[in-house]
Amino acid sequence: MATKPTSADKFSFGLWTVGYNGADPFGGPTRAALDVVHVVEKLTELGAYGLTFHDDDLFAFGSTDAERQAQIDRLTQALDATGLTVPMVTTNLFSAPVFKDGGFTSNDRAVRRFALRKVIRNIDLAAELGAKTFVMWGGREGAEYDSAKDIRSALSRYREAVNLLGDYVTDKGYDIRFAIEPKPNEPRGDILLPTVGHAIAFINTLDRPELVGVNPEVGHEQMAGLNFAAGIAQALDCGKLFHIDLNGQRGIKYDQDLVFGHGDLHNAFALVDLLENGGPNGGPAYDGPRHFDYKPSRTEDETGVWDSAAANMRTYLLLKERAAAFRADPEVREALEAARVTELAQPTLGEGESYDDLIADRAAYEDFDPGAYFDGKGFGFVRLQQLATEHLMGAR
Ligand code: ASC
Ligand code: MN
Ligand code: MN
Ligand code: MN
Repeated sequence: MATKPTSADKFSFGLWTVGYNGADPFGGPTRAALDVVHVVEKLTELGAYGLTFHDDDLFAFGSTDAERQAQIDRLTQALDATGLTVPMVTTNLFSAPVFKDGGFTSNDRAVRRFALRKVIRNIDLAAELGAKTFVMWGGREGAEYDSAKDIRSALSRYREAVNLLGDYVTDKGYDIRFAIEPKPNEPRGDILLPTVGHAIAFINTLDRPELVGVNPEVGHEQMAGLNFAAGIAQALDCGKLFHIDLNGQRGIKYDQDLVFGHGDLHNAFALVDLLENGGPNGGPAYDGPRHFDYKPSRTEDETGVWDSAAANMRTYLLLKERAAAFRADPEVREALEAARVTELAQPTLGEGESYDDLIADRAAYEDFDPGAYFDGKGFGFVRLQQLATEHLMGAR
């Protein structure tokens, strides 16, 4: 299988990812800023199909209308020249001082109204560029102090904002869906909608839930100690995986935004298998962009930036190849059967069976021997995981 990315692979990158200049809370930039036209050209050359951005990545916060338009025109020309697309756009409601207590959920009502206007303006731009997904990462929507934020009011204001934006795209006839991106903390001490599960529960309270899904990020779930592939499986189960942010994270610590696979490689393998093949028992896979939201480490020069961008795509394609080999291996198939992984796809009740039938079934209870499970047959999950490990290592 080819490990040279093509546009059919649907790899996309945030302008803020390769454009990251190395600044962190303890030190300033270690690299020069990259111009958007250069980024479009380089990503095209590397085999990506899409570029995404926050409004403020393309034109600085506070730009005049003319400055904003000049940057949009430069981007559009570069897209026309290269064929790169803009599948997703998002809004920066976290960097400017005005958003220090959040955007949609700031305690300050004037800030909330300003945030909505900033987003509406950016939705118009997203529609103009043909983006189909509009991501909302509420990085500043949260608090450090329990006394400082009425969480129930904040959730009401979040809901009010997303409902209004849903009305807006519907009335405008835009072909755009929203994707909420959960994160447990950083930059706030605690962020609202901290995990995929919280976000999906919130989405079900909206006026137009069908317009809103999630944009889970590998590292964000792993910062909370959660299993990312399992969270993605649940998002797929309820039809809410509208977009995905791929990267790497090593355990519960600050948001590392490492290259995809440069963290929990086993879970990355399971994730790619799930996205590409729908998991061991099949089911709808994911056909949206494979979007990388990573940061080239501040130790790297510009060569390192492009090497790391290429590494994200190459690792994804290698894992895709490894997952296919795993699925095709007869020993793996036999181990999946032995571990009853396939049996889980079988409904627990028979066709048309009622609870009365179940209660009447003596084999299910009276004649069933739970004691036989002590020292009885094991599931063989460890053998299966070792087979996965060996495929992952290219040893099979
Ligand atoms: C996003 C997004 C994030 C943040 C972060 C900004 O739009 O998906 O995770 O912004 O990358 O630095
Ligand atoms: Mn991150
Ligand atoms: Mn992200
Ligand atoms: Mn991020």
